[in-house]
Amino acid sequence: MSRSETVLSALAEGVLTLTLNRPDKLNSFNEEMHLALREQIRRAHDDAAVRAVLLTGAGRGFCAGQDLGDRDPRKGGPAPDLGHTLETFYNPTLRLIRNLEKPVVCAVNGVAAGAGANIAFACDIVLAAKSAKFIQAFAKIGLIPDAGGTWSLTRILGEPRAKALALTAEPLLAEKAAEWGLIWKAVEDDMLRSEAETLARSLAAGPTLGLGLTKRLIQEAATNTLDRQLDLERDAQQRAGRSADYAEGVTAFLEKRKAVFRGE
Ligand code: T3D
Repeated sequence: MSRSETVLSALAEGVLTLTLNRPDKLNSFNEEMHLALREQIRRAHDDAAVRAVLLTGAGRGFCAGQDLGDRDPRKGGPAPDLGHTLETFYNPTLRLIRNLEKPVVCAVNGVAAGAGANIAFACDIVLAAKSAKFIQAFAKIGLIPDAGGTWSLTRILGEPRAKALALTAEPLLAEKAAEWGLIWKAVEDDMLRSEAETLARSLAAGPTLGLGLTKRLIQEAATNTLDRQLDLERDAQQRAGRSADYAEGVTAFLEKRKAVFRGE
């Protein structure tokens, strides 16, 4: 499989749909898939035609984290430097998703394990099929939750639930994940794709600058004081208020019609 085949991409109606595509390995990450995903998220940064991203998986799984076939100790040689692989492969992707000032919708179509679960949690709005589950599989192989897992689980769930999930590697079903606020919602399996596409299309038709600034401010809120956040809101609103989309939104309201945002 060539690099580009490991992540399928399609751009339509402003939505860049990215499909992790190593279904026989439950879309676990090898180096090719890392590089392909990173390339596509960079494209989302650079291409003004992309106004939202939809991330999903091919086949019955979303993503099973690291391809453990590439870490087989039976092949001999020195232990791998996993700090290096995180820094080289996982961390840049996590940062790109979080720093992308466009909405990223994640449609978790099946099991999300290890870094696969935590990449989903880094996305902005996560929908999951009711049959999907999230597994902090790391404890089963002697690792710690990476790809931002210790950060996102703790922030979203608090220590008690974060620790229990991480220390036991117990699967968390999609409906429970939604109940706990870890994802936006769990939907019927056969509705996942259409719901996620409808959501992504509506975000792509939204005021892209305002949505991007909103994403950034919410992400920064957790580490800011209220005073600092009020300053950031002032500055961001100043920018948003100068956008063509703001003028269009207010005009459309006054003319009692639907706004047509151009992402400008
Ligand atoms: O290494 C670094 O760079 C550090 C970074 C680490 C990040 C990480 O993500 S570490 C965590 C790695 N992931 C795991 O430990 C999860 C391993 N997989 C599983 O525990 C199970 O497969 C699942 C719970 C996810 C699903 O179970 P199930 O019963 O639905 O499916 P299965 O039969 O186990 O898997 C189906 C196939 O996918 C199977 O291949 P086969 O036997 O049909 O040829 C299985 O080997 C393959 N597969 C699943 N996960 C992985 C995988 N192959 C390679 N790597 C995987 N992670």
